[in-house]
Amino acid sequence: MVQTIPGADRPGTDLIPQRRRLVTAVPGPKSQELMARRTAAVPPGVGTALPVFVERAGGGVLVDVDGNSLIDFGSGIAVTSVGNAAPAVAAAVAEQAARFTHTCFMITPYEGYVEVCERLNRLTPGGFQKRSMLVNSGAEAVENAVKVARAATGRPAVVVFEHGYHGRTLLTMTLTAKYRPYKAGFGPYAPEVYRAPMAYPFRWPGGADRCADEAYDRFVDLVTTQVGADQVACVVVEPIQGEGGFVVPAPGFLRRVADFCAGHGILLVADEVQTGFGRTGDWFASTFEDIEPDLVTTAKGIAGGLPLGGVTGRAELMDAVHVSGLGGTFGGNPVACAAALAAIDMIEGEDLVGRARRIGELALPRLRALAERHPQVADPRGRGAMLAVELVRPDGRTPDPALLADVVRRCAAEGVVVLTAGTYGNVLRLLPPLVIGEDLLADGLDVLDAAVAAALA
Ligand code: PLZ
Repeated sequence: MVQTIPGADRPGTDLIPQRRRLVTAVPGPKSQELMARRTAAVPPGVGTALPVFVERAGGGVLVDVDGNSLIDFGSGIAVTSVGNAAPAVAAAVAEQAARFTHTCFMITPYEGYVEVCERLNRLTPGGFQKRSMLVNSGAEAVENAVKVARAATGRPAVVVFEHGYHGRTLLTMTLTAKYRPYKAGFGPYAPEVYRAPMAYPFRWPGGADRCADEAYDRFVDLVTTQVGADQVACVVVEPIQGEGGFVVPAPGFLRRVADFCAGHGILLVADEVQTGFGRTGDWFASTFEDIEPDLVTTAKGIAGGLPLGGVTGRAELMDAVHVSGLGGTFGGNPVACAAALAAIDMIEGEDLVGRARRIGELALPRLRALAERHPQVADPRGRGAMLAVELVRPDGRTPDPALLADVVRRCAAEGVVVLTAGTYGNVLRLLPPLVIGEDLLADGLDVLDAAVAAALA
C-alpha cells in the first residue's frame, strides 16, 4: 500500500532501513561542526538534549549528518507516532502545499480544518455534542481551553496539579509546576492559578495505598477553603503527567476529581497533548479513568510531525465565546490539517492504538525486569507506548539525576535516543513511534539494559 502513495519513493520516507548502525562516534564530526554553528547562532535558552543533527528520518530511525542510524525512543517528544516522515503524511503535505499553503481560516476557510474538527469531535471521549478549534501548539491549546472555560463559566480561577506541565507561554508556564527550567526568571506569573497535590503513588508521603484518598481530600480542601469552588472556572489535568515524569495518577483519583467538578459547576479540562492520539493504548488516556472531560486539549501526535493543536469541548461551552473571540493567523494551517488527516487515517487504518498497547506489553516487562535486577531502577510505570522508570539511589527512593544523565549518554553513544523527565530530573521515559518494529524495539531495550548495567558497574 505504501508503494502506491505518491511521494513514498522520496528520500527520508520509507526507504530508511529500520536498524541501528553506527559509523562514527556519537556525536560525529559533522554534528560537532553544526553544534559550533548552533552555539554561535542560537541562544542556550533553547536547550539541546542530544547534540546530534538529523539529516533524515523514517519510521523509528533517525539518520544523523554523519550517517549514523539511531533508534528513536522519543518521537520528538511524542509527536511522530505514525513514524517520522510517514509516506502518507509526506504525500498529503506535498499535495496540499501544491494547492495552497495558507489563507487564514478566519478569512477564507477550507475543508481540511472542518474535517480535522469533525474527527476530533468524534474521537475524543464523551458521547455529547462537541465542537473543536485548531491552533499551532499544545500551549496554545491549553491557553484557549482556559479562555473558553472562563468565558463559559464567568469564573476566574484555574486549578492545576503538582508535577503538571502545560506549556511555556505566560499562562501555561504559570500552570506548569516545575520552577527550573520552565519558570525561573520569567515571573511575575499569571494570576488566579492554584495548585493541588497530584496523586503520585510512588512518592506519596502516606504511601501508595492511601494516595488516591489523601490526594483527593487535599484537592477538595484547597478548592473549598482557599479558592472557593464557585470561583473555579476549570481544573486542568494531564490524565497521565508527561514532563512531570509519566506519573499515572492513583486509580480512582481523577474519577473523584471529575465528580467533584461536575457537582460544583467546575469544568474539567483534560490536557491530552502528550497522552493523546493513541499513545497510551487508547485514543485518549481519559478513557482509562472513565472520564468524559468537558474540554480536551490535543497537539503533538495529531499531525505526524506538523505543528497543530486543538481544543475540543461540549458544544454549549465552546459556543459560549463571542464571535471572533478565538483564533490566530496560522491556527489550523491547511498543510498541518492535511497532515493530521493522513496521520489519523494511519492511526485508524493500521490500528496504531493497538500497536501502542502491544509496545506496552513488550516493553513494560523489560522495564520491570530491569527494576528487579537493580534497586536503582524504580517504579516502572505508564501505559501503552508511554513508559518510564525512576533512577534512584540504592535506597530505592532518592532521585539520582546524575545516574539518569549517565544512562542517557550511554544509550546515545550506542545509537539509542531516550528522553528524560520528572520534577526531580530522574525519570527515564520511552515514547517510541507507534509504528516501531518489534526487532528495533527489542534492540533499543537491549541497549538500555546494557547502559544501566554499565552505569552502575
Ligand atoms: N501540555 C501535557 O506535554 C508539551 C514540552 C517540551 P507545546 N510537552 C513537551 C518543552 O520542554 O518545551 C506539552 C505537554 C502537555 C502542553 C504541552 C505544550 O505543548 O506544543 O510544546 O506548546
